[in-house]
This record gives sequence, structure tokens and C-alpha cells, in this order.
Amino acid sequence: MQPRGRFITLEGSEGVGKSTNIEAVAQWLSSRGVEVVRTREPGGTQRAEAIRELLLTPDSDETLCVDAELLLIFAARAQHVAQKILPALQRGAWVLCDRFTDATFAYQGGGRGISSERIAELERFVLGDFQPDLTLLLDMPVAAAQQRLQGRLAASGGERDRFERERGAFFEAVRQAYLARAEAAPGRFAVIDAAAPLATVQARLADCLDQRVGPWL
Ligand code: Z5A
Repeated sequence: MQPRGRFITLEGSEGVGKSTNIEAVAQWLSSRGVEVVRTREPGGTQRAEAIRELLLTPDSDETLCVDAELLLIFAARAQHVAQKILPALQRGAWVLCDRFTDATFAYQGGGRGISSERIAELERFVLGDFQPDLTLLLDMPVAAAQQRLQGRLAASGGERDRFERERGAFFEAVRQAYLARAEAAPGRFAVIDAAAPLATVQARLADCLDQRVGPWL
């Protein structure tokens, strides 16, 4: 059966404000009568969240090799899509997901250097032609996003996860890979300049939703 709800993803390098803004997007949709299921990757179901834990725990005695990282991400995604995303879409809910396969092309492709062809093979194997209907890419310079992340970690007393320990060059490669994907698929992506104060970013998001999602309602 064809999914009936819409699938919207939020993407961007670390610290650009995905977690902060996903709530605003959910409210925009709910206020228009849409049932919204919010979720995230890696994770979203109990078993996929267990895989997330493996992926985010910093390396100690044993380094997680890049192929194992890639396969774990797709294993979590297969579980998440089968158990949560497709059932929600099929009953007519809209799914709003913090990261999806574009993150794999950006992090494991741009950041880790795995070829796009290899990632695309796994994408076909796990997802067939299933894709988001709309991807909101929050974009800003890496140094400023890192400062935001630093501020959040200082306020929460939290520790950097395995990805957050990477260097600036890694995140620059991630950012460029995201921008290249957005340029290659302008019909699916909307790029939002996320460097401005929060109220401005949220106004930009609302404008974008009016234009891109409004016609679907
Ligand atoms: N990963 C992968 O490698 N491959 C994959 O396929 C997938 C994921 C799916 C976990 O993701 C990691 O998994 C991720 C990539 C990898 N690691 N990294 N890096 P995650 O989404 O859970 O983790 P994250 O990217 O690190 O998210 P984050 O740190 O939570 O960042 P964020 O959600 O984009 O930002 P935020 O927490 O909403 O905002 C950061 C701070 O800035 C916070 O204090 C806010 O209050 C503040 N903020 C937000 N917006 C503004 C504005 N406009 N002005 C000022 N301050 C702001």
C-alpha cells in the first residue's frame, strides 16, 4: 500500500539547531490539524536506540571501524522504518524525523570518506525507493555551530559523544556533503540559513513550510 502521510526530515551538521527547531515544525503541522509522529535517527525504536548507544559511545579500548559504523546505521534504519515510520505513514500520520539517510551521505560519506556508490547500494537494499518528501537542511558555518554546541555542553555538563569528538575539518566535509546533496535535489531539499537568532530562523522555517508544505494540506 502507498504511504498516505508525508515524511519530513531535518538535517544539518552538529549544533545547527535541529533539536531546537523540530518542535517548531511539529507545532506548525499540528496547528493545521496534522497528526505528527516525531522521531530521530539513529534510533526511534527500542532496538534502534540500543544501536544508537553503540554508535555514540566514545571509543575506548576498541575503535568502531567505519564499515561497522555504516552497517549499524543502516541496521537501525531498517528497524526504524519497518517498525515506526512506515506504519505511521500508512495510517495517515506525518512523520518528522531528526536526521535520515542524507546524514549517512554527509557523515559516513563526506566525513568518513566512504564512497557515495557504496552508501547508495545499502540505501537501495534497505529502503528501495523510499525517500523523504521534504528535507529541511539547517545550514551555518561550522565554527559558529561548534560554539553553540559548546554552550549547550557547558550549560548541561554533558560530555561530547563519539561524533562530537571529531575535528572541524570533519564537520566542514559533512557540511559540504549536505550542501552538495541539496544542490543535486532542489525539489526535495529546502536550505535554511540557521546562523541567525532563533526567532529569525523559526520565521524562515515557517515561511518555508507555508510555501512547500502548505499546498499539501
Ligand atoms: N549520524 C551519522 O553519522 N550518520 C547517520 O546516518 C545519522 C546520524 C542518522 C547523533 O545525531 C549523531 O549521529 C550525529 C551524526 C550521527 N552526530 N553528530 N555530530 P544527533 O542529531 O543526535 O546529534 P547532533 O547533531 O550532535 O545534534 P545536536 O548536538 O543535538 O545538535 P542540534 O540538534 O543541531 O542543535 P541543538 O541542540 O538544537 O542546538 C545547539 C545549541 O544551540 C543549543 O544550546 C540551542 O539552544 C542553541 N541554539 C539553537 N538554535 C539557535 C539559534 N538560532 N541561535 C542561538 N542559539 C541557538
